Amino acid sequence: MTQMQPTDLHPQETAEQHAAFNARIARGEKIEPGDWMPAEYRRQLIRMISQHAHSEVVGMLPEGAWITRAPSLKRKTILIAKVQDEAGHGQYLYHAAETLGATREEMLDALLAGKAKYSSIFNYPSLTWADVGMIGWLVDGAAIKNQTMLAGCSYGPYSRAMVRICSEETFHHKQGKEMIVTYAQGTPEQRQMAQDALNRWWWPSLMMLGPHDADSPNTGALVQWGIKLKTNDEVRQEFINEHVPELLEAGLTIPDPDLHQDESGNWIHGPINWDEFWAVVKGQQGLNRERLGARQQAHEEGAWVREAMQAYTARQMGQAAD
Ligand code: BYC
Repeated sequence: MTQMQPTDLHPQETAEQHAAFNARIARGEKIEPGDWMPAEYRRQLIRMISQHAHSEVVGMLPEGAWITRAPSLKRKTILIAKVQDEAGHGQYLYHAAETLGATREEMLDALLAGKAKYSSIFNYPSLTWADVGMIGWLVDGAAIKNQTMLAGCSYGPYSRAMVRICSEETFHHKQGKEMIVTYAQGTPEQRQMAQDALNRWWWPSLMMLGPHDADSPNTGALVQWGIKLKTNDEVRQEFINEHVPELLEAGLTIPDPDLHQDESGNWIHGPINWDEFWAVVKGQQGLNRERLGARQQAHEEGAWVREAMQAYTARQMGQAAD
C-alpha cells in the first residue's frame, strides 16, 4: 500500500510551506492547532488519534466485564478507577483530534458503524480474573512503551495528552503486575490461572504494537514528521526486553519456544501470526461484533444524557443572552 509521503504536495500547498514546516519539526518545535500544517500531516494525526481514542473507549470493555466479579473490595475499587481512567483517556484524545477539525460526531459515527479501527487487542476475550491482571501488566505495559514515545510527538495537543495518560497508565501497569506476581506465587490453581492468562495475552500484546516495519505503510511518514519517534519493531523490542525478565522472575513461562537472547542482550521472539492479527483487525476473528454491539448499546442508552446536556447548554445560553 502506498501512502502519501511528507514530500508529496497537496493542491494549494507550496514547497516553501513544506520546507518551513519541516524546519520547525527539525528544530523540535511543537505544532499547535492554529499553525499551518500539511494536509497529510493533519490526516495522519486524525487517523491515529481517533483510532487511539476508540481504543481507550473499547478497551474499557474486557476489564469492565469483571467489575462485578472482582474477588475483593480492594481489587474492585482499583479496577473501577482504572476503567474510569480509560474513559478519561478517550476524552482527552477525542479533544486532541477535535483540535485538528474532526468532529466528535463523525469520529463516533465511524466507530459505531464499524468503519473505524481500534486496537486489535480489545477483540480478545477476558476469560478469567487473571486476565484483568495480565491486561494491566502486558497491555498497559505495551501501551506505555508506545505512549512514552508519543509524548515526544511533534503535535502539541497529542503530546500533552500522552504525558497525562502515561502517568495514569503507570499505575495501571503496576497494579496488573502486582496482581499477577501475587497469583504466580499463590496456590497451584492461582499459578495456573496466571500462566493461562499469559498464554492468552502474550502474542496479542506483541501484535498490538503494529505490523513489522517492512509491512507498516504509515511509519515512514510518521517518523519523518516527528509523530512517531520510534518504529513499531523498535517499540516492540523495548517492550519485550523489559517484560521477559520480569515474567521469568515471576516464575511464569513465556509461550514462545523460539524466544532467546542475542549477543547484544535483546530478547528475540519467534514468528508472529500476522494472519491472526489482520483477521482480528478486520473483525473476522475475535469479539469485534460484541465490542461494537456494546458500544452501540451504550450510545443509545446515553442519548438522554446528551439531550439533557444540550437542553441545559441552550438554557444557559438563553439566560446569558437575556
Ligand atoms: N490494531 O502503518 P501501521 C490502552 C493498523 S489503549 C488495529 O504500522 P501506524 C488501554 C493501522 O492503523 C491505547 N489496527 O500504522 C485501554 C494501519 O491502518 P490504517 C492503544 C492496527 O499508525 C484500555 C495499518 O494497521 N494504543 O492503552 O504507523 C485498557 C498499518 O499499520 C494495529 C494506541 O492506540 C492494531 N494493534 O502504527 C488497557 C496507540 N496496529 O489506519 C489499555 C496509538 C496497526 O492505515 N497508535 N494497525 O487503515 C499508534 O501508536 C499507531 O497507530 C500503531 C500503528 C503503533 C498502533
